[in-house]
Amino acid sequence: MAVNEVIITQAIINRFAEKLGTYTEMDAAIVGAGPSGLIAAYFLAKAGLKVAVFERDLSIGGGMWGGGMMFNEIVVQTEARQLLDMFGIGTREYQPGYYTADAVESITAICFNAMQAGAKVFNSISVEDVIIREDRVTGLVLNWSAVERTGMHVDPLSVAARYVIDATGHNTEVIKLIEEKAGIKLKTKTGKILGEGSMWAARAEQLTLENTREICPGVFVAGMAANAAFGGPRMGPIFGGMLLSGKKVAGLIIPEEQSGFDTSADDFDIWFNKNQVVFESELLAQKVFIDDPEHTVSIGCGSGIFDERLGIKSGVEPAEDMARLARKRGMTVKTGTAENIPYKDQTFNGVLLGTILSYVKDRKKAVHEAYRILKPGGHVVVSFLAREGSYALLYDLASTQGKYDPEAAPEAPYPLKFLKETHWCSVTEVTHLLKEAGFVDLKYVQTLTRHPKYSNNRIEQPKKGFDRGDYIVVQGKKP
Ligand code: 48H
Repeated sequence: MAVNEVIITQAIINRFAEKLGTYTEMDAAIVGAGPSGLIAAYFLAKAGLKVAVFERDLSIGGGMWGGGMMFNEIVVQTEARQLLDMFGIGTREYQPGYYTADAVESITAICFNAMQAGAKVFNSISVEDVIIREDRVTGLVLNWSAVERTGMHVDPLSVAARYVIDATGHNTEVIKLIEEKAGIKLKTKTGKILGEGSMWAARAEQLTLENTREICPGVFVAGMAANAAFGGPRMGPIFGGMLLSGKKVAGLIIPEEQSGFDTSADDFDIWFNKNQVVFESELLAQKVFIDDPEHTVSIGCGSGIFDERLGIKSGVEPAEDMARLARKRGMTVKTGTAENIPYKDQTFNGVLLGTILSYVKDRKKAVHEAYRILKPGGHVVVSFLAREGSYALLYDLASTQGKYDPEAAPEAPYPLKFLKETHWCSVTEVTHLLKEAGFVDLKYVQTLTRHPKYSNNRIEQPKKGFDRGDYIVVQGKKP
């Protein structure tokens, strides 16, 4: 076929005009196609939101291409590896907990998946201003990066967005504009950008997640921009925090009713994705007592979201939807209930009853069953929301009233549908159940000691005891 230059030109102009025209109004506009912005785009698009990414450079990927000092390999830690797995990106364990991946493979796969999920990427376009109405950012002002770089006097164009994510990395470009031009007080300690601190990888990785949040009405910060905005340190070429931050920011924006996943099993995971910090705090508390994960079974393992991180490979679960997700996570899951565990006597060194005593019909039987399948000297680990704690009280109140009190509830509260027929156990009740079944040497740790509204702000280290935490983990020994 003899191709015609003019048709090629018309095709490009018309298709691009159509594409950009469609994105003059959208649900979420992401500024910056680095790792955090592209991951956010993936999750938002997957949930059915109309999302576009505006990127100043000709290429996507931000700082990821360059790995560390242009050695194009990246490192992610255990917590984030699953995200690379999800996109089929190859990882190799370097030392326990440290995984490497090819930087080019990683960023191209993430971008490809984001676009396949429905996100659009507009490269070579810079965000040079924002639109503000009644103290809320309602849109972005765009220009060609070539115009910006050559300093030509060309007026910009504007697009509207219900949410804006500043994923511009170290320079926090969007919120800088807001701070300089609109004088809107940012939700930082001083109301201004605090600036990035010097290198401290461990702290920075944790803070990136905590700092990923709404910084002023309609605008969220993600990735390196989150740390730079809230005064966190830099972390060097470890990218787990960037990826998890992108996932978290999407979770903060996706409204429940627009979630693209419609099964309860997925909803359950989505809640933990939105409350990633709560999840990490609960996980740390469970970890205190899970000392032999390979020989531990998780009863009522659900989607396996906790077990995967605890290293537990065996599960029992009655709901097929949940079991399917857990199997995807590499677990061997038997169908069964806590009251009738499909395992022989004295099979395991550990049994985890992770928050299920609040849901089972016969708690006494469930604890006796855990005792039965444990070997002598083995441990049961029970985690639960304490009846006397503020989470349980908040949930009960919301169930009775049919809605949450927005002033008291966390940003993304537990869906009410999961609160039906729950029985929150008190510490006294769990203690009694365990002792009555024959368990001895009971030990307790607690976490989530802040008001529920603030518990997703900072990961908590577990503390001994049970007098403050909303989430309690108890270990008991079978003599
Ligand atoms: C359009 C813009 C504008 C604008 C900037 O820097 P990034 O890769 O962003 P993150 O936060 O996803 O990842 C950070 C990571 O790459 C990194 O730098 C790390 C881990 N550093 C650690 C350390 O110690 O140094 O990407 C941001 C993107 C870039 O592609 C910019 O071109 C783009 O945003 N951008 N796009 N309009 N005004 N400003």
